[in-house]
Amino acid sequence: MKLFGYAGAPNPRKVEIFLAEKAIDFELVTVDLSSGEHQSKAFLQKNSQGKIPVLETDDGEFLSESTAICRYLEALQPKPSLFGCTALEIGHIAMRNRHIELGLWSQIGTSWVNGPIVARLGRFEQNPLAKKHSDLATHAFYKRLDRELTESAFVAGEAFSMADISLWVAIDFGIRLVNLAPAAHHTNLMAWFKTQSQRPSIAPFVQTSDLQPL
Ligand SMILES: N[C@@H](CCC(=O)N[C@@H](CS)C(=O)NCC(=O)O)C(=O)O
Repeated sequence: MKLFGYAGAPNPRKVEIFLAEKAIDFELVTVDLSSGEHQSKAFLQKNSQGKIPVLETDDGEFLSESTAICRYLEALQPKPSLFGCTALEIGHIAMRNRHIELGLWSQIGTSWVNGPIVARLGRFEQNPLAKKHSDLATHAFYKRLDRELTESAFVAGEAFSMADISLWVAIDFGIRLVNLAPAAHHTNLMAWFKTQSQRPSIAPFVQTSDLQPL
């Protein structure tokens, strides 16, 4: 199978980590976001939304949306389970993953599109007030996670799951590109982040040996 992505882009990174956890071989195909390749006619035939990641299955089908792609991969190869096995585990992981998508990814995304890197591209009109609110919402979410991680080593239940992948990639993106690192006093959250950074599926994506908050 082929994964269409772009170096450093966070949503494809979720799928790359998921594939590594499952030990599934794939070919990584670069879609050059900087030149607008994701808006080309050829790419829009793969994903009409013009976004990466896109997975091309061995049957030549195209799937987009990082979580949907991971659901497909889980169905294809159930072990090790990353979306849960029992009814309660499945519900719990889906719930936590959705909390992270709505409560963190959407906020970091708002700060990103209204932040300095995207501003330099000149493609979007910046809204500094939206960024101010999403920065605050991100830190409030970090605070809640820090409290929740006193009781558990993982984001959802007793084992590593899709929710951990989703959270790790969001925080990594926040640190690397959005100036939204968790505060130094969020020690549980940072300890969780450092521990997950050492997983074989994640370690190749750690670009800095110093994981201290910025
Ligand atoms: N909800 C989608 C988001 C996909 C997304 O926004 N991908 C980014 C890269 S991380 C992208 O393609 N950006 C290009 C653009 O929006 O123009 C997912 O989970 O896959």
